[in-house]
Amino acid sequence: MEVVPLYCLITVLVLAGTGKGQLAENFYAGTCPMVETIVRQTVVTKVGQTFTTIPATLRLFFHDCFVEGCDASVMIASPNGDAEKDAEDNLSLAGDGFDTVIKAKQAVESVCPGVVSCADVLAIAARDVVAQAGGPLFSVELGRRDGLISQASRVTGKLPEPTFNLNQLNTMFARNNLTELDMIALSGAHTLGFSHCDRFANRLYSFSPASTVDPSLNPSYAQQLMAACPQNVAPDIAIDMDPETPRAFDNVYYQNLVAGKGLFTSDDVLFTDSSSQPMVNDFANNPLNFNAAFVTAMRKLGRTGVKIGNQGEIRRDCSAFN
Ligand code: HEM
Ligand SMILES: *[C@@H]1O[C@H](CO)[C@@H](O)[C@H](O)[C@H]1NC(C)=O
Ligand SMILES: CC(=O)N[C@H]1CO[C@H](CO)[C@@H](O)[C@@H]1O
Repeated sequence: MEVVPLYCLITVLVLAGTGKGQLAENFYAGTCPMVETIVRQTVVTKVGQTFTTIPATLRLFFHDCFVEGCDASVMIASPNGDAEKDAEDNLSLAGDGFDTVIKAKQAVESVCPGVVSCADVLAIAARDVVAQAGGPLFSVELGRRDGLISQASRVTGKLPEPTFNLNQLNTMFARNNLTELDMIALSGAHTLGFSHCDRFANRLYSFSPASTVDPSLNPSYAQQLMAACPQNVAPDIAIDMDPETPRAFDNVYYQNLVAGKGLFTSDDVLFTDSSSQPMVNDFANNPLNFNAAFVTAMRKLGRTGVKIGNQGEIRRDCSAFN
């Protein structure tokens, strides 16, 4: 008969969801072992209905983590329109990301009520949408608790702007314990999804000092952008951020940067700044290096400002505090 050493049992018990300690991949092993299967099913169904689920969920995770930490604070709905999701910077968070998390959490609640946080559901869903788009597979750490604060006013200054230069990007990511390499790898998320015209119109029509086209834009790409986004275009018009393979999670984003087809200044600068250019070239040429760096950075992003143990709560409904 086999004897399991006591310290192994203790380790398992501590990691498996006594609500203590730190994040762990098997956090729900004892309390909700099906959680990842359930979330994936919801994600796959939702992606089948609308592709936007993929970029919307990935971006939602990023915005959640950078404001208050990865604690589902972005999910809270406020009758007064003053919750985190109502902030100016969140204006363009697509509804399909919220919907995915709400639905996945409902499915999880029906099997293991009151156990799994919305923050963890969002982290799992963000991992799953990357896989659904052909990106790398990876395991997520779990055990986050849901936050108790969600305020539009607290978003100010916490999310990067598309006009940022390398220093501004590095400073903001460093505040979240992410390195320049992490920042460059995470920016690869812009291989998916859409941007509204107003987020880069300055590069087409009013680039300072001469009020002209940003000279670092590839001229034919600039023409393409101007055709899709004429001046005073309707505010709801959005275009693919990766003009080559908009539905694939791949390293073409970096090849675009090399070709002068980075949509935002914050994308473009990763190649034009000589300090980050070598990493962009590496990711453009070596998809496996990009995948590995992206996985490392996503796992680190998922640790940002997390609440654990008895902090926060396990929300029943992701859009409302208990
Ligand atoms: C590096 C600094 C970053 C800046 C300045 C930035 C800025 C933006 C902007 C302005 C948009 C367009 C929003 C719109 O008009 O609808 C956007 C979209 C998006 N961003 Fe970022 N972002 C950054 C980093 C990230 C990171 C780290 C991720 C995730 C890991 C991410 C994921 C996305 C996705 C997936 C979309 C498409 C959303 C959709 O189609 O619904 N971004 N980003
Ligand atoms: C960054 O790391 C330090 C040291 O581990 C930690 O105390 C701090 O909370 C982290 N910051 C964020 C935003 O996660
Ligand atoms: C998805 C979402 O809730 N977006 C909101 C972001 O903030 C603006 C106000 O600044 C709201 O109008 C949006 O509904």
